[in-house]
Order: sequence, then structure tokens, then C-alpha cells
Amino acid sequence: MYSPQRKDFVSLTLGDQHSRSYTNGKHRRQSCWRKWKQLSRLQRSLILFLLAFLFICGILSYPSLTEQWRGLSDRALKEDWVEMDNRGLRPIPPGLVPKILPGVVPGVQDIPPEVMPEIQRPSIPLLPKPPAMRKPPSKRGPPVLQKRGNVSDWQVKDGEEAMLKRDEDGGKEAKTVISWRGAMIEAEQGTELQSTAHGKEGTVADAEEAANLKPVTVKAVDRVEAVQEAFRHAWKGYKAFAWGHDELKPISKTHGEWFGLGLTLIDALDTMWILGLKDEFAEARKWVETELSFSKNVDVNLFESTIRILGGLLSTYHLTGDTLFLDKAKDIGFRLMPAFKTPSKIPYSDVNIGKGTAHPPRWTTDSTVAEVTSIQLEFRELSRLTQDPQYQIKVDRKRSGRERGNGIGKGLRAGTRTRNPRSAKALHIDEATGANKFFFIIILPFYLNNAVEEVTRQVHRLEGKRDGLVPMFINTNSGKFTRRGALTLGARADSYYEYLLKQWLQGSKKETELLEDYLQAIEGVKKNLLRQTSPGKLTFVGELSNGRLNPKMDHLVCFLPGTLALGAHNGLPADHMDLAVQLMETCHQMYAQMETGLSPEIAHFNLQSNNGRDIDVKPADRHNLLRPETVESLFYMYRFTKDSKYRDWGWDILQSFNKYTRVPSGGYTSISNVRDPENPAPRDKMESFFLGETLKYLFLLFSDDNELISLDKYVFNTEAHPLPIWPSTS
Ligand code: DMJ
Repeated sequence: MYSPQRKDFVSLTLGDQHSRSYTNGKHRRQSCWRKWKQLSRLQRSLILFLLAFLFICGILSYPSLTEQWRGLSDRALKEDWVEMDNRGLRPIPPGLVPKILPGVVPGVQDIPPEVMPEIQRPSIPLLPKPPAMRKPPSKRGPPVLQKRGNVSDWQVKDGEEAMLKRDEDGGKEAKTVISWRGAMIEAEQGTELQSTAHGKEGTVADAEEAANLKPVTVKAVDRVEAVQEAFRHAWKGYKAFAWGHDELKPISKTHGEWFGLGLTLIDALDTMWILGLKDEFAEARKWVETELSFSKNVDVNLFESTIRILGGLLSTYHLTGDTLFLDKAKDIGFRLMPAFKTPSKIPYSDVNIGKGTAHPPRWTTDSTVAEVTSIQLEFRELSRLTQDPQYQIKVDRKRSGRERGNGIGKGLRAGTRTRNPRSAKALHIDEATGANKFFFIIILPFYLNNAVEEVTRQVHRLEGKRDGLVPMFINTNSGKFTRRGALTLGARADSYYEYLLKQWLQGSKKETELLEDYLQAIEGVKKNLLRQTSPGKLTFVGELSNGRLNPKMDHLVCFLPGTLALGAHNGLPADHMDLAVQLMETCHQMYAQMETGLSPEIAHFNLQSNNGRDIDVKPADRHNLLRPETVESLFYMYRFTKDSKYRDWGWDILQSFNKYTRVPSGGYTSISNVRDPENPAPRDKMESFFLGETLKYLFLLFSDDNELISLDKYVFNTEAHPLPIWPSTS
């Protein structure tokens, strides 16, 4: 029997037989249709699947193709567009691609919300234009900060990099902010108090307050409470003078902007949750919900925004189960993806998250090795969460279990979650159309994962390492290491080593190549970089430059004792723990031997026996940026050994922070001279990592609750944001 439809079809066919000349095309269509209907359901599904796949691939590759077609001649046009946009005009960007999947497909612009399917619509209102930026977005300068005459040994040797950043237009020395490995530093920031206290926004009263930044004594009942008190004090300043901005300038009582994305607030979210600061967390959550928008024409650094923003949002999602943070994490994660569109697939350093374009710094096509290899924990986790909606439900169940008793976020549960994460997530996926589901669950996770793992694969295979130690730079065109700089465990290489171990742990110890690279690198450290001072037998990790060991160590290297201890705890050789103990002692001495009890940014070590001092500090290296690495390692060392000396050392550091860096009106400040307790020369900057990392690790160091972020269940990213260790079955 024919169905009525089939009857129509038959009658049309008959008609065709009588009027062939007019309906030949129709006949062909009809016979195609018949053939199609003759295919099995499986065959038809396969063909439809292939067509959909090709269609989506076409959309994904369209922006890069158009980019290539346009070529360099388009560059001037783009710059005009940026210029006009900065002035508040909104011309249509050159070469704007058809508007599909806004905010999701890299390189594709916003489209009106009413045209967007529900799943793609941002759940956040668009902010008005961010405050006008004085310069075009990319402000990251070459890797030299200090003025000539005050440079470190490494900077002197590395002539290519020992140049001051010049303003491209005016040829003047840049006086704007330039960044250096996790910190934004004013190029002209003096070591004298007056240079910061009389800043543009500051008042005479501010200057007086800064001048009176005398040692402060803080009374506290116990150490855990002292950390909570310190956080509240820092937050007070941020709230009063920098709310919603990137960084607090506590002395001039204003803010500094880097990406214009509320960096300190996002970095501090999970710290507030862990410290149990309920009211502060609720306020910050509200800001994320109502104010935070990534739809901005702004260049961000891929690494910094991954570890601080993506990492911070993902960990807050895991701790709270609140899908607001997952949605935000997806948004920023997808917007960062254009960075990977390079000839070598080694990502560029900077991405414009509004325009979907990426570029290297102005002065080089190199990227920093630590930066391109320290984004994997975050993107891998984002990929996993995107891929498997069921997993998200499991997470919520786990969270319920945790709420029953492991102590995370004590007293915080009520009032911070406005939605049931389980039903919200189910709604989110279930309401997607078939095509969206296909995109979100199959294509996108693969894309995210593959992009970062491709970097790992390439670096793993790359020639030019020395006993597993990597150079500082990698070229985004050739994908090869650039032979300049030193072999170091400090700036520009540090977290490469950290992420080898931590990715291996994150993936349940299955990815043996990561472990092999890590073990080889630690052997490389022992063979090439490890030395002891002659007077006091302090073990340190030096730098190898042109075949010669430079006996200096960045404070950044003080992450290493903690990482070594974490490896030893997970079954790696016991001598890693011995080395961790020795290096921890050295990092402690970098604080204890300074007059303020605070470590310099870089320490130089004495290999001669005729001079009594183990540690020397060059004038250019006397600053302290409130960095976390030493307290981070103290936390690991205490967790694994329970030796109370590590807590005492951490307590001394907190007291020194309170004494020399605490600003009475709220906030803490970086200082320029750790050797002068009379005038430590405040720099008027509280880095976001002080709240994101330093205070968090201090709290965890003093907490007696071992299950509070168990090191067998979580792995901390390099910005101290805990991410779950994957179940071994996933
Ligand atoms: C942070 O942003 C991260 O810890 C990074 O890995 C190194 N620099 C700062 C803290 O010092």
C-alpha cells in the first residue's frame, strides 16, 4: 500500500511521462528522491551526519581562510577599526564573517540576541564600553623592566632583550605598564616612595599615608583567623577603590587595569569560598552574574587569562556546583581559542577576545615556553566538562556528598547558589537543537583538547632540550625553540615543569610521556643547575647561560620544592623529597635573611668560601610583589611531612607582609626594597595573585583539615586554582 504522499508522487511521475520536455528536471529530482527513500535508515543518517560535519568544518575554517585571503594589506584597515572603536565609534569590522554562533566559534562576532538560539545566548547583560584605554591593547613589553644601570646579570648578558621598550610612534621610552611573568609593573616605577605616592590619582593625604606606612602589628587569635583577617583587609581596599577592576592601587586609592575583566575579583573567588568568607563571596558572585562580560574589544594574554580567569572560574564551579561559573568559563575558553591559529599551532601570546583575532608581541614571533605549556590543565578540564554533560551531573552529586561533611566552604551553602545546578545543566543541554548538541558535545571538546595537547605533543618531540631542560622561547612560525635566554627553572620556563607532573596527575597517571619528560627534567636540573653555597651549604637551582652557570635563582623557582614533594607523594623517587627539603630551606632563607623578612624577586648565591654571606641581592632585584611560590611550597611540605617548622616559616612570612606591606586604608602593596625596613618603598600595587594564591596557600598551610582540597583529589593549577583529578575510568 502506498501512503497518501507516495500516491502524490506516483501521480506526478505519470504526468511526467506525458510532458517530458517540460518536467525533465522534476523527473530527475523525483528519481533522486526515490533513491533516497530506498536507502536504509542507517545509510541516510550517515549521509546527513557527513553533510552536517562538512558544514560545521566549513564554518570553523572560514575565519582563518578569510584571514589568509585578506592578507597583510588588510592590517592598516584593521588598525583603523581599532582606532575608531577606541574613540567610541563602531564601524563594521573589516572582513566581518557571517554571524553564526556568536561568542562561541572563535573569530565570529556578536549577533543580535533575538537571532541566537537559546544555548548560545550570553546569560549576561552586555556592559557599556570599558573605560577608554590610553593605548592599543597589547601592552606587554619585552622581557626587561628595569632601567639601565640597574639591570640583572641575565639582562646584561642577553643583549637582545636588554633594551627598553620604546613607544612605537614616538620613539620615547614607554612609561606605561609592561608585564613580566605574572605581574604588571610600571616601567618607571621608582624605588622611592614619592614616585608612587604622588601619582595622578593620588592626593597629598594619600602620600602622607604612604609615607606613614610604618610596620603594623596585627593581633589575631589564631593563624587561620589571621589569614581570614588579612583577606578581609585586602578585600576592603579592593572593594572601596578598585571594585570590578583588575588590580588595586592601595596607596593612591584607585585601580589599575590590565585586561579590564575584574582580574582580582575572579582570581579571589575560590579563595573566598575556601576561607569561608560567605558575604564577600556572595557579593563577588553577584558581580560575575550581572557585570562580567567577555564581549569586549580587548587584547588579553592567553596564559595569564587562562590560569587566572579560566582556572579561577573552573575551580569555583567545581567547589560550588554553581553553573554560572561554568558558563563563564566556557565563554572565556572559547574566546581564547583563536590564539592557536598559527602556522605551527604553537599559540600566540595575545588574543582579542572581542574580535577573535590573535597575535604575538610586537617585537617577536616567539612565545614563551612556560606560557604555551601551562594552559593545558585548564583547557583539558574545560574540554572534559563540555564533552560530557552527564559528568556535570555527577559532579553535582559529589558536591552534595562533600557538603555533608568535608569542610569546604563552611557555612557558605545558603544564598550563593540561585539555581539548582543539576536541573540548570540538564536544561542547558536538553534545550539545544540537534546541530548545537553535535557542535557542543562532539566538535568543540575535541577542538579545545586537541589544541592544547598538540602543543604538548610538539614540545615533547622537539629537539634542543638539554637533559630535559627547555629553552625560554619557542617560535610560533617554525614551532622550534629559539636559542636565546638561559636554561632556568625560573621566569619563562618554570611552569612547563610544574604542568608536566600535574597533567600526569590530572589524567590519573596514564600519560606516561608527561611523566618521562618530568623525570628527565628533574635529572637535568640535578646534573646542570643544582649547586650549594659555600658558606652555609644552601642548595639552589642556578641558570645556565652560554654554557656557564649563573648562581642566581628567581623567587618563582620556589614553586619547585612543593612540586617535587607532590611527585614524591605520588610514588616518584624518594630523593625528590630530599631535594624538596633542601630547596625549601633555601627559599625560607631568602625571606629570613632579609631585613624585612620578605624575599627579593631574585637572589644571588655565593659560591666563594671567603665571604660569609650566602645570599646577595642586586639593587634591581630587591622588590617583593607579594608572590606565592614559597608559601605554596610550605603548604605542600607541611601536608606531606607534618613538620611544624613549615607552618612557623609561613607564619613569619604573613607577619612580615602585615608589617611592611599592609596599607591602613585597605589592601596590601608590593614593595621595592626588602632590605630597608625603614622605607621598604611601597609600589602601590596589589597583584591579583596575592588573593588568588598567597593568602589561599597560607590558609591551607594553617588549616588542620587535611581534606580541605585534598591533594589526592585535586591538582592546583599554577595560579592556585584547584581542579579535580579525573577518575581513572574517565
Ligand atoms: C602567578 O601568576 C602564577 O603563579 C604564575 O605561574 C607565576 N607568576 C605568578 C605568581 O608569582
